[in-house]
Amino acid sequence: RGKEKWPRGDEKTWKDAMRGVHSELPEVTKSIVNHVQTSLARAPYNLDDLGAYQAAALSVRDNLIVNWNSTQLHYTRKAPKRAYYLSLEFLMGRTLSNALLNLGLQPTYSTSLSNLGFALEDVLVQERDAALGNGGLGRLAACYLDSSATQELPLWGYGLRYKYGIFQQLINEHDGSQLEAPDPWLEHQNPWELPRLDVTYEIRFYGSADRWGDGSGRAVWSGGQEVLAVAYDVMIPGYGTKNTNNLRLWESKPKRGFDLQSFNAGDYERAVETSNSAAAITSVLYPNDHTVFGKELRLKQQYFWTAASLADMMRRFKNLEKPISEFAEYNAIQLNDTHPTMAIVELMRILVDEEEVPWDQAWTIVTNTFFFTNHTVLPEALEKWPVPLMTHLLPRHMQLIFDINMLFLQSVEKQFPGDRERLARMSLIEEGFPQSIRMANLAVIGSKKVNGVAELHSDLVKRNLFPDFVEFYGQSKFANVTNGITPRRWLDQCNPALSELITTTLNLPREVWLKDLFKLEGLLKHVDDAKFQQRWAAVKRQNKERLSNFVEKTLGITVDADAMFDVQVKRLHEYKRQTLNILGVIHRYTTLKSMTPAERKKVVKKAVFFAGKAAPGYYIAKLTIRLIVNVARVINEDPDTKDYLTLFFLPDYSVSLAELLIPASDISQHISTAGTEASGTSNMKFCLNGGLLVGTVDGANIEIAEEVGEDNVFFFGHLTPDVEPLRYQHTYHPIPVEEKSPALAAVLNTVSSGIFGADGIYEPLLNTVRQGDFYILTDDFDSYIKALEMVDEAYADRTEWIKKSIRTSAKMGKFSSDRAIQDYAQEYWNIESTKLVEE
Ligand code: GL2
Repeated sequence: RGKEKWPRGDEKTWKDAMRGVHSELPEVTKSIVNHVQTSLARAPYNLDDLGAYQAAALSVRDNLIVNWNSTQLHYTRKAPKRAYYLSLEFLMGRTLSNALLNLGLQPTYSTSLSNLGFALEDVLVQERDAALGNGGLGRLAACYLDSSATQELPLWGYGLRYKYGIFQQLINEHDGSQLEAPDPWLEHQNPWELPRLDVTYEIRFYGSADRWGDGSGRAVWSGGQEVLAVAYDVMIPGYGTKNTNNLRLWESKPKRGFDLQSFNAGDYERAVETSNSAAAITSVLYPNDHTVFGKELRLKQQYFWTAASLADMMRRFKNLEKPISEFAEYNAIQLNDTHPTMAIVELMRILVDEEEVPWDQAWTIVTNTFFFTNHTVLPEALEKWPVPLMTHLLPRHMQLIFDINMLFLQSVEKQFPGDRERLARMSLIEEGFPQSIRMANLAVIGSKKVNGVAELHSDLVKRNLFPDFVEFYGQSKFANVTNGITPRRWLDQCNPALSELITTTLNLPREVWLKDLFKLEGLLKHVDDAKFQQRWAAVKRQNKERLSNFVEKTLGITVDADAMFDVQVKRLHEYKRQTLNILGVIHRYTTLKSMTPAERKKVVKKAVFFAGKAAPGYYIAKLTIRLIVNVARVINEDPDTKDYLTLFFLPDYSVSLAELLIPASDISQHISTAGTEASGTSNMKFCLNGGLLVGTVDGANIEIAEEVGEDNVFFFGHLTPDVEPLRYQHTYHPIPVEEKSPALAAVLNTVSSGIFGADGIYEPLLNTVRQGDFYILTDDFDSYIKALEMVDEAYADRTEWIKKSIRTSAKMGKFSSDRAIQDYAQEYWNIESTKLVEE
């Protein structure tokens, strides 16, 4: 920057602001400069984009705090029923741009920053993502927070303040494999949280539990280790409202700094040991998606967080001075998957042991308070904790679980006398060495309602996961809430050009359609308007160029924005079948290779993008990344084909990268084995941004097709009921790949031949397809390739394609998270909108 003038921007503005000659200056400018000087203690002469970001963030935060305070005061005064969303993951992404949008302050800050010499867009990208989640489940929680504030619902989120979020993904330059680096997201201070050092609770682990032995079921739990939970509040502004909700994240701290006795005795290590073990609880997010590892620290996280959250709710409830019997009339608690299931047991403990509520009444309160969402039918994600571990870590809770189980099984026995197998299936305890606790069963029996996250999935939850419980409780306890996404972040923020075009076309203020996404249907009457089509296509083109520039900057490779952009971004998992996609890419490559130059010229140009992280211990998923990266290296260098096909693996997928990728996609892939993807939410985001979808008949793909019409999506592959019989066939009557799909066999042989890396490194991955083929790639490959051919054909007719794109966006109303959160509010929690009114 050597020769640039300092300060940047308008010197007089800076000087006036700093000297306090304020009269003419906009409030926002004054506030930014004030934060530069005081909060950051920096001079304008060396202020960089990061400093400008920090000052702008602190200034915006001042606005949020005012609204947050008024909202919380309002909720306290009005004392409505509240809902709490318990989630171990909140994948928030960046906050500044979202806060500016929701506060309606974007133009003001843009102007002020510009006068001070900074471009808003450069400032925004300085912010690190808050990435306290793995994937869809965590991002869903973030969308729900946005919608609950927007809908003015009295809802708080509760989670953990991990010191390290999801790991950063790097790609090894030599072999193309994934490397993991820590994500120290709190390195620079985090302006979006308010430490509440006065809001703390003591959380106990270990020790012993002694029953009173008076038949009351009560006990005293004492001894062990006590850890302090400290609250950090994250402000969640609503869109177009002053309501600002709260996300409370807990940090663990040693109860006393360290053990003075050991310290004085000279045993320094021992002295800090307990303090280290306390801090460890919230040190890192577990990077596994859909798998459980049964580690003690994870159970500690789960209990620490649920116990602190319940203690906090209880304190708030007690301030209302209502009888404890009315707890469920004032509190609804949503369990985001089984991770917070210990909250059910903890509330029982509080009610029975501390509040001296009789057992049956306590259980009634509990089962009217909790609601449980299941997010996956994959068996490897079903949490089970070993009984010996639970007994050691939480002895009192183990007793309670046994008692709950005994009474529950008695009631099952009453309804189905003598059906021992049923009892064994429904029991909270799975027999084995050791015995284990089935957290999903506990979540079901402790909750008032259970839901899945898309129609098909909710059906599978009833039929495959909990059929006994459906028989026992009846259908009405089990229902569906199809997931949703916030159109604020996933359209307005990530695709401002499209948002602008929609606003002018609908001739409605964007505040209106962004809060009532069904209004997008108004676009339908413009589908045949050639001018509109052109503008629609121009927006897509602009977003593709934006992505191309990014790729060029990060990977050093040029992307042709004329090519069709085909995107698959999600966690790497066998069931999501990135393998199918990359094998399809290789098929396209070898087909191109076999063509004459003249034939190639007729092929639709395509750029394929992948992004996503693999769990660090998931060997096959990591091998898939390695294959993608190395195929890309070969394809992108091949002079015969590189004008027609390019391939990119974009490292370190994140919310912010999604905001760049999604608006740029022409087609996106959602190709899970039928019946395995509970819902998917990125499918909704792509379609909202006018991308078309190629996918299996799975999860929310089905409902998207219902909305937009089947002729606007590209479906392929076997249906859910086919999958089990196919797997059976693979196991007992296997048919060689060569017979089933010669095309696929050829692709597998191409990989084996070593052109993407020799030494048979990919054989273990290829063998998952050749042998067993649990995710039925061999059965779906041919229809997949056909579907991609249909995509090519459709894309060749540009006008038709643009119409499909418009029709798709126009029909995404159902997938707003505002609809989903209203469904929860009305059908589950029974809470009402509580609008902040200024007094
Ligand atoms: C998931 C499902 O796999 C995904 O299909 C769904 O959209 C989200 C949100 O409901 O939940 N379940 C899960 O464990 N993760 C998901 O993304 N991580």
